[in-house]
Amino acid sequence: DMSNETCLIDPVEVARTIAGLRPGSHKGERGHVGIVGGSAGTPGAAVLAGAAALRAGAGLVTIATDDREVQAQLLAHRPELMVQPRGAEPVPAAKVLVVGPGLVREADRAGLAALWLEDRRPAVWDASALAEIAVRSPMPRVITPHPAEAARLLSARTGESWTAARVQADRPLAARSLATVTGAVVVLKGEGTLVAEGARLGVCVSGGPALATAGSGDCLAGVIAALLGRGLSPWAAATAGVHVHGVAGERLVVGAVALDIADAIAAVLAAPEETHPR
Ligand code: NPW
Ligand code: AMP
Ligand code: MG
Repeated sequence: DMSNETCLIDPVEVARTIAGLRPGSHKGERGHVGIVGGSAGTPGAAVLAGAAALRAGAGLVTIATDDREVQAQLLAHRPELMVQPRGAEPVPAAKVLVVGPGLVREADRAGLAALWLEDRRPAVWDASALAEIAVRSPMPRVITPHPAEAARLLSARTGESWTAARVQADRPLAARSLATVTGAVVVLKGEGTLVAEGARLGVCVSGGPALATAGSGDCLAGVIAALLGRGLSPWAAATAGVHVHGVAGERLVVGAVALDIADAIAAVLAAPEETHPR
């Protein structure tokens, strides 16, 4: 339904969606997530996205990077993760991709414009990769900008001058405009995260200040990708993903770190009905 409507993301509906996920009798059935992320200096962003994807039920997670330092860091912090060189088609065995967490160096973003255009797999585009989106995509995509990233993308794609403050002044307009110019399901992060698909808008009712910590958004990208990998539509994965990430934040104290958010996701998915709509 692409009607011009705004709704709260209903915790009961999210719980029903999660309950309907097939458990998967072997790890391949639970979805293989590929992550194009991590640079020297920011390998952690890829670890966090990967850890969160695993906690959200991905059966396998592979990070695609050519950086030796990143490879070593990944395996030291999460031995469950796998690593491959990036190649022209990152992680060919993966069913879904996360693109962007920690790709801070320009050299690491080479080839991303072509990936946006040509890769047919469902994917979550986040963080540094958002700067490489130059056209509408017909592929199943979720983008997860925070207000500053949203402003940069809107400025680049509309020719207007957008700032984070302008995004915050009319978040529904910013989210819908991004959906129009990118063709993606848009997750506009920040307190009261919005999910936009066409003119349709969902408002996240969960979350809290414990989420305002380095790497929190990288975890969210991994959660949404894992849900895409378990067969949910971009809209269902994005709305359920922001809700469970928010509930994980509610269950944590300020001072928790992003790996704690990732690790809390499994318990939230196991008992999604214990959520607290405001
Ligand atoms: P300010 O300070 O308020 O003026 P960037 P990034 C603004 C990776 N990471 N409302 C805010 O502006 C990521 O994956 C790696 C309003 C802030 O200065 C990326 O690849 C980590 N404004 C890369 O680093 C952990 C808001 O945006 C500016 C806002 C850069 O990502 C950290 C920062 O935005 C990180 O995840 C809000 N709600 N939220 C690791 N351990 O490896 C943000 N802003 O310049 O895009 O930088 O988000 O840190
Ligand atoms: P990023 O800036 O990419 O690390 O993303 C930060 C994540 O934390 C997003 O999912 C935000 O929606 C969430 N977040 C940050 N601060 C808050 C807050 N005060 N209330 C609710 N969610 C927040
Ligand atoms: Mg981020």
